[in-house]
Amino acid sequence: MRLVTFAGPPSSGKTAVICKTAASLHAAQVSLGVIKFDCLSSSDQAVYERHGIISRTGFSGNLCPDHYFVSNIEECLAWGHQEGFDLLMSESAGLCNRCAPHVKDVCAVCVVDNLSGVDTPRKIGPMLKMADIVVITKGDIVSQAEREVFAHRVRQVNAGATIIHVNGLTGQGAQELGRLLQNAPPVDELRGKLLRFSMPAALCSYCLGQRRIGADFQMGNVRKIDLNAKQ
Ligand SMILES: Nc1nc2c(ncn2[C@@H]2O[C@H](COP(=O)(O)OP(=O)(O)OP(=O)(O)O)[C@@H](O)[C@H]2O)c(=O)[nH]1
Ligand SMILES: [Zn+2]
Ligand SMILES: [Zn+2]
Repeated sequence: MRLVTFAGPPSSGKTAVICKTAASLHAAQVSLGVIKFDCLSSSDQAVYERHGIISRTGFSGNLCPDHYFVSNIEECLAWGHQEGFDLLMSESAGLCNRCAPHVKDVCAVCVVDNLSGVDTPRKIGPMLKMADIVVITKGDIVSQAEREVFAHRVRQVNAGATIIHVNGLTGQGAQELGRLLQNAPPVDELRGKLLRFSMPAALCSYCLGQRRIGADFQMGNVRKIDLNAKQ
């Protein structure tokens, strides 16, 4: 079975792109499933069902969704094998710009949208920087010049990725993405594989549920802003 991790900022078009890509893969007799990782709620499961895509959803609650992803992806892979899929895709919320679900030797896709602004590629961090394939959506809403500038900014952050433009509404470009995913490396086992990027340690009192403000309540990994530093 092939495994692909999809990440990208909220509402960038991950689900739309996966649905359109799944349609072209279904037409090519590829059986597939999707696991959605989110924090608190998501309506993606219903969208996948409407598109005839078998999916499962996991909520990380008060954990970083990417940390939750890495603690659960082995079980998800086992589920995919059990279902007999040719391809398993994970969709992660992409809320934590410091972390990324991308694993070494597992095909990694980042979905970004043209509308998010030209500075966005620099802000996204490892989920864009470490991706093999960058999908740019919502090209229908911006001009050719804006599309080119945005793609250039993506290229500055990730020089090696394959960049493809996919329209999440019409599906234009999804067939090409489907072809790339069919060539993703097969993954039989995840045990021992490495994340492409180490997740930052964020163990402070607030991670553990503290709500009170004040130095007395701040323990563990605390960092202070230097307001006198020249910026
Ligand atoms: N115009 C336009 N709209 C798009 C395109 N792709 C996605 N959308 C719309 O953007 C919105 C968000 O798309 P989703 O696919 O739900 O985005 P997502 O990244 O899966 O969102 P979350 O899972 O909630 O983070 C929806 O209303 C889509 O219809 C596109 O290429 N063009
Ligand atoms: Zn989604
Ligand atoms: Zn995180």
